Amino acid sequence: MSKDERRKVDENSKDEQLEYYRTDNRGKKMTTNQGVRISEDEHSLKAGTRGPTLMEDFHFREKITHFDHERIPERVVHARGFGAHGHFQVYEPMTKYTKAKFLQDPSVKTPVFVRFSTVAGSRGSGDTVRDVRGFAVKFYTEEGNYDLVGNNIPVFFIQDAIKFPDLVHAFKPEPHNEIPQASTAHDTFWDFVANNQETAHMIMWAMSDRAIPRSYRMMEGFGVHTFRFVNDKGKARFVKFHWKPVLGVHSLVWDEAQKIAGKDPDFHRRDLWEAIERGDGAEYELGVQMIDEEDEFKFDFDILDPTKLWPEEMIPVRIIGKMTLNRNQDNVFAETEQAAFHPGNVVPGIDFTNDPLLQGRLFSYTDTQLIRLGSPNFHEIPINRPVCPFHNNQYDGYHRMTINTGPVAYHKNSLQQNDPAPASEEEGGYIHYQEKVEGRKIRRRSDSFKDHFSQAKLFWNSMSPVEKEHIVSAFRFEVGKVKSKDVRKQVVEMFNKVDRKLAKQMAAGVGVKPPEKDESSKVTLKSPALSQENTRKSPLTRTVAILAEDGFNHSEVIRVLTAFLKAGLVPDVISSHLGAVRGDNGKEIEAGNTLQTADSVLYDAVYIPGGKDSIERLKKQKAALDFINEAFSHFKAIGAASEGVDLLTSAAGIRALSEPGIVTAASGDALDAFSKELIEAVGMHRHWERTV
Ligand code: HDE
Repeated sequence: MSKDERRKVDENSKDEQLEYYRTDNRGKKMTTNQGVRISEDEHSLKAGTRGPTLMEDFHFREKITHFDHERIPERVVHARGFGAHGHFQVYEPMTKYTKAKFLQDPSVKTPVFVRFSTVAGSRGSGDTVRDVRGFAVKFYTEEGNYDLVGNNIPVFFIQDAIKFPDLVHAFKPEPHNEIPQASTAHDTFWDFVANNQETAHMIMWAMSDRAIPRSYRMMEGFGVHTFRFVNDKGKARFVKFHWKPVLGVHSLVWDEAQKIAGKDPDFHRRDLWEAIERGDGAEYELGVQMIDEEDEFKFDFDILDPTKLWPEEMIPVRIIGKMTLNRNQDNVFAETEQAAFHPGNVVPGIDFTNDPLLQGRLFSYTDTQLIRLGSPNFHEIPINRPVCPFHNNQYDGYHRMTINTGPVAYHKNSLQQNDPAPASEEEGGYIHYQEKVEGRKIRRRSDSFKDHFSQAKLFWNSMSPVEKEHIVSAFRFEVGKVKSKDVRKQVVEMFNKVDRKLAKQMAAGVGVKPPEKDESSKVTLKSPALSQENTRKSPLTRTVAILAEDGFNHSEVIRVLTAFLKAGLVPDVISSHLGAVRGDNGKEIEAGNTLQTADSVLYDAVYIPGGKDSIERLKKQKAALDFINEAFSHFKAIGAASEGVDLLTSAAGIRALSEPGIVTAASGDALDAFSKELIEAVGMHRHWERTV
């Protein structure tokens, strides 16, 4: 079977392709890039041991020149990102709705590469900043690459792509002093918001817990725009794409997110990397919302407006397949950094709509890759190559890899019988959906895009009391950092059009008078699907810090640890030193971290085992008490057994014992029930009802 005949793609096809480019230096002799073996790599060639370096040292010149050119421009937005490989499988044939091949056969595993990112920060910025997260998926299908380049928030700041440079200039560090990094808490961003009120809905999301996810594995993804599904009969439907994480949607608390940015700026990439290395990976179900073409105008929002979502209770999300991320990349530069996504990379059966934001994106992505990757041949870089063959008359350019043979590089021709030849629809040729379009050339937005506050209010209405509290605090933090009182006032006035109570609470924190008039949106509708309170909960892959010093109750720890592992938790023993920690029976356990290297904010929960000596030792360490106290104030599950209870109350006070998510056991007999209850408490993610 020739390369070209191999149309059937399976899970391993991308891996096989990448294998061709993979290289392992172990056991190899060092050479120059020309393949000449190098005899020495520590001293440049000099005229005498104390003499000048010689120009003829080709090895030195080549090594330094390559190094000088190692960096490429970072992405203008979404610069900080991290990727992983995996596959996608559809649950049932979607033939009725789309002819896309990768959505037909449940037995086909389509390879994928996913890149998660933050938007505002530079490539070296922290993972846990308050920001939208990019969620870009490249499906290597047998009909070509399909990119679903989405975010973890279902709407966007603006309605027309022509405003994107303004938005980005406003949220990036201010140009005169390049401050602040990876943060929207500054004057220009909020000035933009107040003066471009189409941002209202997205800002509600960005101030919510959605903008500080616990893990890439615990956030939703959205295609944001309305796309089209087209079936083999040419019938089209509007469609929106959703990714639903199997572990549910969970977030950090703001104080924790800020601290993690210092303690472990790689928190999210490490979490994903380690989960995959452990074999846990990450799973997301793909959902679609569909609207028939005939129903385009049946809603009180314009379905092409990217600042609007389609409430799930109104248009249900149909779950159609699952994506599993299960292989870490080999090299971050070669894969994550060189990956080039494009919302215009579609396959037959998936088409565009007139969403003006989407239309603008269709131009921007190729353009940006040209400067970033330096050549129109970036599709030949291994991570970007489709797994199916590609042929056309595009030749030459920087770094061309393909060696085209023969003299013909044009269409039409007779010398080569018109090859490569266009494919008919039956042969898989992409036919654009023949939407009828007419209108005057005009620089204006449709009136149906003018309502900026109804869905901002819908979002607010749908939040639980705790989520509302978090939103108010986020506004107070972000707007509180704005120096211009006038801008702060404008922002408060703007959100008075969403909800008066919100505006009043915000005003109280940011030093401006609350607006006199109640201009709240009158929308009373709620969408329970928008609240993280209603998400799936699970103890799987949750990290638990076990605080232990010499003298800990060994048999207790082994019993609890066994239960933890069985339930899929990820325990880590933390002590004052690395290596062996000796239990009360002389048996040892290995500490994975110390109170210096670890921190409460890096774990989901804490378990304090008994053992008189261990507890006495821990009590003397401020770091141990702070650890527990902080976990308590971040609403995390804490378990303490026998003498461990004493340490818990020393850290968090006696009243902690009656707070939710605190699990204690007095004696060894109750350990099984203790473990069970603690695992359940960890699985709840956080115990918001706790008084802290
Ligand atoms: Fe992007 N966006 N974007 N964007 N976007 C880029 O392309 C752009 C928008 C998204 O992991 C850039 O390769 C315009 C919405 C993701 O490599 C650039 C507009 C959504 C990523 C670009 C938008 C996204 C990008 C920068 C307004 C969610 C990272 C580097 C119309 C649906 C992809 C690059 C990756 C990256 C342009 C708005 C998602 C400049 C003009 C809406 C996930 O081309």
